[in-house]
Amino acid sequence: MGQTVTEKILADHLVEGELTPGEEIGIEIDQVLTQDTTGTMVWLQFEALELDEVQTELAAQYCDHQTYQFDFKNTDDHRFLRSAAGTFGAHFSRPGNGICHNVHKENFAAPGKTLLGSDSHTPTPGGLGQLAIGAGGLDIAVAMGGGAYYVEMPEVVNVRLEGELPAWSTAKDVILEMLRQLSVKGGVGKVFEYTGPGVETLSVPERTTITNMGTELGATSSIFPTDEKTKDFLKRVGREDEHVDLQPDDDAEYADELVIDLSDLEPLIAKPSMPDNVVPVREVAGESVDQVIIGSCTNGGYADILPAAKMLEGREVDKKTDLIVAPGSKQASEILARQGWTAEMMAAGVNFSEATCGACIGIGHVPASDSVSLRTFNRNFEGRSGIEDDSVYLCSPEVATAAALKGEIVDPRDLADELGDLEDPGLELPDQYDGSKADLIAPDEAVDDDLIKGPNIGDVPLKDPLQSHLAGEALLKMTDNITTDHIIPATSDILKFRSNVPKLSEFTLSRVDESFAQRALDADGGFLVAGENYGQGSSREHAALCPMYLGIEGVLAQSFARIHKANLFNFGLVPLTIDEDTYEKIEQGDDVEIVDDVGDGVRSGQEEFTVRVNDDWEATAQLDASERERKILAAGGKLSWTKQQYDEGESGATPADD
Ligand code: MIC
Ligand code: SF4
Repeated sequence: MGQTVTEKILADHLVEGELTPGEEIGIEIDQVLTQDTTGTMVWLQFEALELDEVQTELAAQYCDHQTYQFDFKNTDDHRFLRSAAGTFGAHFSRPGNGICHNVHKENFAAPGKTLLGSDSHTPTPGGLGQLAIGAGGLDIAVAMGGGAYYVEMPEVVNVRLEGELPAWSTAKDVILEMLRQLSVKGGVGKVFEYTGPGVETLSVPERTTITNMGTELGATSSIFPTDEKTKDFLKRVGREDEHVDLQPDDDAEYADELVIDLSDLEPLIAKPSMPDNVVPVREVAGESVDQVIIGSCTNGGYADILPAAKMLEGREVDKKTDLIVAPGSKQASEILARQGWTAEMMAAGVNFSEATCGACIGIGHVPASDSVSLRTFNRNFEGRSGIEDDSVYLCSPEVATAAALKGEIVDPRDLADELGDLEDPGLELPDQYDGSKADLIAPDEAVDDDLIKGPNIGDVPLKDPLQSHLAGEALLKMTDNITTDHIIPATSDILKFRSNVPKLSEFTLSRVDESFAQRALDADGGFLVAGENYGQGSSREHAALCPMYLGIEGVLAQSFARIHKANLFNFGLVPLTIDEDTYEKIEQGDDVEIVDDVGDGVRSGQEEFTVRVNDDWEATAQLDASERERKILAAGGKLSWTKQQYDEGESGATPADD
């Protein structure tokens, strides 16, 4: 039987298991990436595992999320990360050099290779044929130590692209259309593989906009085949020799197929406050706009900003609307500046920012109260912009720029009719991505050879092995689609404590219930209850680590997001799936007890556990876990389990050897 592109890359990297959907597989990782807000834990864990050198072909540490360094704690984190990269052998990208996904795409992403990253948008270079997956930090630390990465073999879905995008429709509209059709949980357990005649009409930056935001579908990854467009992009970034031909076999079999005719797409927009709340722009036209931001790992590249610059040339931003441009990489910024476009944008009224994630997680450019913000980003979860009750819309750079010019939401086709001389700017790439490399420090140029820890950098907490008897209060009952931004927000006031778990824990679930952390500590243990898709969004392992620190033993949810579920195992919290009736019946404050011996059950492969509530009624909960996940859970988490492996004398053993 023929293979899909995904299967080809996985088969090439397989160290354990079979490529059967739903079965756990272990794969070898070629490249890893980590960023500043997840990276400190990654390196502390790497240190705790007593590993001394990066074993993957390449590791890159980026400083991109909190580059403004509002607090010395952020600057200390960045210094620690530089010292860790130097000590253990990773590339280091300085604060301000750009967002990890953009800088990685321009400098390291390579077709046919595997990439694991401690950021949920790691699948971005799927647009040039790399199989890239987001994971929790501990999985990155282990992979960097040479261990395999374990993941459930996804179903590979064929997204067949027909036709060609019409004027003013963009790659962002392709992925918004997918979100409209499939919802934020439509991709769980899947890889979206793009095929069909429409593929060759899209450049690599357009493809990476689509693969980047495949994360919002909950997908394990998204990938395009390689072709002349891939070769062309690699040539422009000076890495033509890294091209590999990757096409699905003619008789490749896909689990499912979705057809998108690019010619039918019109400008779309995701309304507040979920990326799948998608409608045609015309449906919300006329809404007054206070702020517009062009940037992020989805639409912050040269190819995204240039169309905006062309639309702005010789025009002015509406007086009541602020337009901020935050490039995804300093390289894009440098090229635009050398070509004179930055000056054009400034003259039109643009506030030009450094290359950073920043506003995407509420760090800078927080919208005014009761205001509307249009962003070219990928997430608009409520409150993520830094203010509760925000009103954030997601759209393409063209739709964003049109709104900045008019001061209200407008379909760019209608604005073009109105203005008469506004043309679709189309897409153009620089001949060469030839920005300076001054901010990228290679391992052989390292400035430090020892770890530098400031006072805010704590230890990684460990959990005791799983107990036999689990009982406690249902401390919080939550709805569907709870995001990791609800569990541990990423705004600057909280983000600065990412390296200090005791302090960070104080903010756990504060966006759902301010009293939660204290109540959890007082109760000395207990459970969380949630609806569908619990833990969607970011890869931040702090969303499991902090509840663990507060004594939470398990989560009862109708379903879990992939990365978060893996993080719960990694930190020894039991993820149990309950049905809708149980979810409806259970109340916050109820006494919950797992009747079975949990320790024994987890070890022996038991799948069903009886949950007794208030000594009054019982329900069944499922534990869907691989043998490896069960061992991790029983040991009290992946760090303890991996250490145990080493202590048991398996010298040189990596988790892949188990
Ligand atoms: C995000 O977009 O939510 C983040 C901030 O990039 C996170 C990583 C983090 O929480 O540090 C992600 O996507 O994984
Ligand atoms: Fe940064 Fe936003 Fe992309 Fe996350 S989604 S990596 S915060 S730009």
